[in-house]
Amino acid sequence: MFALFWDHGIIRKAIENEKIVASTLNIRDFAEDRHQVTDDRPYGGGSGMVMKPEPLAAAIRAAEQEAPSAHKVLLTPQGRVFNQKIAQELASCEDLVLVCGRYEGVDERITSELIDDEISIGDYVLTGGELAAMVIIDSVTRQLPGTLGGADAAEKDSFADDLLEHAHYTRPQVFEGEAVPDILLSGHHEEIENWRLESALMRTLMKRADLLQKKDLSEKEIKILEKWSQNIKDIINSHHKKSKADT
Ligand code: 4F9
Repeated sequence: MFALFWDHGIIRKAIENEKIVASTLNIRDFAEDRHQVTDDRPYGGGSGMVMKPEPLAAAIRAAEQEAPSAHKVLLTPQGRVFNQKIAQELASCEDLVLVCGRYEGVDERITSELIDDEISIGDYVLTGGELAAMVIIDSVTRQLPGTLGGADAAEKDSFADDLLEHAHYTRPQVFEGEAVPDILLSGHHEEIENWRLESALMRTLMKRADLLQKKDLSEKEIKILEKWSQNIKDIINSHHKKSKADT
């Protein structure tokens, strides 16, 4: 699964430019038996299989040989739910070992003795932790300086400040009858920045009010929200006046 992942896009460039060093270990290669078995039936019975501890421990220790101070993360639905803040936290680690389980889960003694951190990418079950690891590698890599096109692209990211991105437009100026907002063609940088902040706030309110709820609002942002609030009150007021006049 990882061969294609390492060989594509920003991740590939980050490896080529030595912004990251990446490798994969196959837990199967650490199984001692002839059939390279990595799973076994659960103690206590029941359906599903459990990752055997010995090959998993050997694989984790082999990874630690290469990165002795690595932060060791197990990808599991039981983990803390991944977000941009955790991506930044992981980006500050010198080395990461990402452990991908299969089957119903890993033997609890692996989690308790060899794992530093458990991370989930969302409340759903996958067939294994590999896709979750790729999600984490992707978002952590793009946090690192010099991995994205624009110099400060990661700082300006959606979520870095609990706001969704403002609306984006490119050519043509009119597409299927819909025009780009005039302000974006005006060349007034300050007004364009104000428009973008208002657009970002509006989209966050409409699509992710939960983000706005917990956000630290700036003076400027509060001003914009107050302006909307006043606009809405004015609309409701004039509606009340009209209905009174009608009766
Ligand atoms: C890992 C699901 C991280 C969500 C690992 C089965 C997983 C997962 N986030 N599902 N193995």
